[in-house]
Amino acid sequence: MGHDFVAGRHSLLNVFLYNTESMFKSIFKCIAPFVFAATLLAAETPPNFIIIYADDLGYADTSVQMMDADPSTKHKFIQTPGLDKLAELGTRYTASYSPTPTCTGSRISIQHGQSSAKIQYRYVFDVYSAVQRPDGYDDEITIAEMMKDAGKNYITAHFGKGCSAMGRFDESGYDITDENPGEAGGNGNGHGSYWDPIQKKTPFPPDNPKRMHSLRKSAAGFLKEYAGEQPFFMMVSHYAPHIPFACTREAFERNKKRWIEMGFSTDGMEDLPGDFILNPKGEANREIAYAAMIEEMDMTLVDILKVLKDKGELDNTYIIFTSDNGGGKADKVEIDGEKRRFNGPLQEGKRSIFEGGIRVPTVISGPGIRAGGECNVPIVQWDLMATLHDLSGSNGPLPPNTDGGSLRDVFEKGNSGKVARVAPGILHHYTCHYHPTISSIIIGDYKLMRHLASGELRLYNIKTDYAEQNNLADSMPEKVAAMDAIRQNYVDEVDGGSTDDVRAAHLKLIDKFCQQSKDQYHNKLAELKAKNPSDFEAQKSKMLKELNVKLKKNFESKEETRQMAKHYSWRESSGAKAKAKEIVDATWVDYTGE
Ligand SMILES: [Ca+2]
Repeated sequence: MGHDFVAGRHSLLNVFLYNTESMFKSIFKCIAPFVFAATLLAAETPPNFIIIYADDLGYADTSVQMMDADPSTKHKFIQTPGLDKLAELGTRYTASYSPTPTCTGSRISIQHGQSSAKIQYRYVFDVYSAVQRPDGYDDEITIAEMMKDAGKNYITAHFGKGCSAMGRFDESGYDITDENPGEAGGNGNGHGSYWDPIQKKTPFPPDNPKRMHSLRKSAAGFLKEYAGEQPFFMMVSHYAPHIPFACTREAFERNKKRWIEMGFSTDGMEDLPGDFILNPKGEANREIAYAAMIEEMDMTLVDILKVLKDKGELDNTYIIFTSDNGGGKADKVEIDGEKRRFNGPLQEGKRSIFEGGIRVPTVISGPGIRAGGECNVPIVQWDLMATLHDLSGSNGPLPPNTDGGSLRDVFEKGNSGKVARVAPGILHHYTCHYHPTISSIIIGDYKLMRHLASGELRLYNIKTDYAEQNNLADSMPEKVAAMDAIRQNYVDEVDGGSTDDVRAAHLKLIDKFCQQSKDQYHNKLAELKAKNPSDFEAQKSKMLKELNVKLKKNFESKEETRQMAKHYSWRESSGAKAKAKEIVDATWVDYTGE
C-alpha cells in the first residue's frame, strides 16, 4: 500500500513533505496560506471520534492482513470489506493490546483510561473487585464524561454491549444510548442473544442476530443526525463474534457458496433448519457461520464510512476499530501432549496473557494518520482517554487517574512516534482464580511474564518474536529482574491485588453463598413445619437433597480454586475442575440440616 493518499487536514502538509525539498520550496508560498487556513479550521472544528469495539475478535480473523510481512495475520476465508476500506484510509496498529484477556476488565479499563490493575477489575467476574470497590465506580471519570468536560460541545453516544461493573452508560456521560430501560447494567453483559439477557425470554428476530443490524442502524442513524452539526464521540460495542455464533440465513448462504467455490472441506455441512443460523455443530457449518457473523458485524463499519463520507466528515473523524480481547475461536493443536490454541501466528487466545489473548486487530483512521500504513509501536486501549483528551483540544482537565498516554505522536509519526504513558509500561495483571495466573509488562520491544503460582519468569522480544517461541529469560537475567521489579512496583503502587487476595475473596464469597442456601432451606423448612402437610418428611427430604446438590457444587468450586493455586502450566488445560470433583466426591458428607 502506498503513501499517495493521506487522510485528514493535518496530513496535507505531509503529502508535500514526501516530495523533494526543491519542489517543497517552490510550492511553499502557494500552500502556506492554505495550511494556515486549514489550521484555523481545525482549531474551530474539533475532530469527531468513533470507537468500534468487537467482542472476542481474533488477531487474524479479518480480511485485513495485519502485518505486510506475515500472510498468516490475515484470515483465509473471512471477508471484512468495511475494515479493508478502513485499512486503506488509515493505519494498522500491529501491536495493539486489549487491557485484559476477558471482556469486563477491558470494558471498564477503556472507559476509565486505566490499566485493569489500577481500576481493580482484572477479569470477568473479578471477585476481589467487590472487596476493593464496594461502592462501584461512580467516583471514576469515564471517557464520555471527559469529552463532555472538553468545552467543545461534544455529543456522546454508546450503542451495544454493556459493562456490568460500571453500570449504565446513560448515567456515565453518554447522552444517547440504546440501553434497556430500567435494567441496572444497561444492556447487560449478555451476549446479544436476548433483549432481556437476565431473564432470557425474548430472543432477537431472525434478521437481527446478536443485535448486529440494529446496532448498525443506531450508529448510522446517530451519524445522520449529528455528523457535521456538532462534534461527537460515539462508541459501538458489538456482541459479535462472541459465542454463540449467529448470523442471518442470507449471510450464511452467501458465505457457504463462497466456501464451496474456494474448495474448502465440506465435512459437517449438513443442511440447517430455521430462518436464521444459531450455533451450528458441524465443522464446515461452524466456520461458515463464524465468517458470516463477522461479515455482518463489519457492515456497521461499511455504513459508518458511507454516512461520514456523505456528510463530508470522514476526514475530520478518528475511527478506531479494535476488540475487547483476543480470539475466542482459536485453532487447536496438540503439542508435547498439551492442547495449544493459536490465533494466526499468535499463541493462545481469549483468557491468556500470551499474545493471542491480548494482541487484538486494530485499525485507526483520522486526521494525520497515514493512509495504508502499518505501525508496530505497542499501544493499549487505556491510551484512548489521554488520546481523545489531547486530539479534541479539550479545555477540561485530563482525569487525574489516567494511566495511558496520548497516541498523537504515534498517529502522526508512525513507527518513530512515542507514547508518554503515565504507567511504566503496558501491564496485564491476570489474577483470575480459575485460569493460569500470569502478570506481564511490555516495555519497548520486550514482554516480561511472571507465572504467579510457580514464580517462573519468561521474556520475549515481541517485536521480532510475536509468536513467543524464544524465551530469553535465561540469556537476559538483568533485563528480566529489572522489568519484573518495575511490574511489581507498579502493581503495589496501584494496589493491583495478588492471587492470594483473589482466592481468599473467592473462598469467602462461596462460603457466603453456602450460608445463604442454608438460610433459605431453614426458612422454607419453618414454613413447611407451620403448614404440616401429610408428606412433610418426603418434602423435607427433597429440599435437603436439593440443598446438598448446591452445597457440593460450591465445595467443588472452592476446591478448584485451591487446585488452581498449584497449577503451574502456562496454558488452560489444568484438570483442576476434574481433580476438585474427585476430591470432593471422595470426602463429601451430606449436610443433615442440624
Ligand atoms: Ca470479550
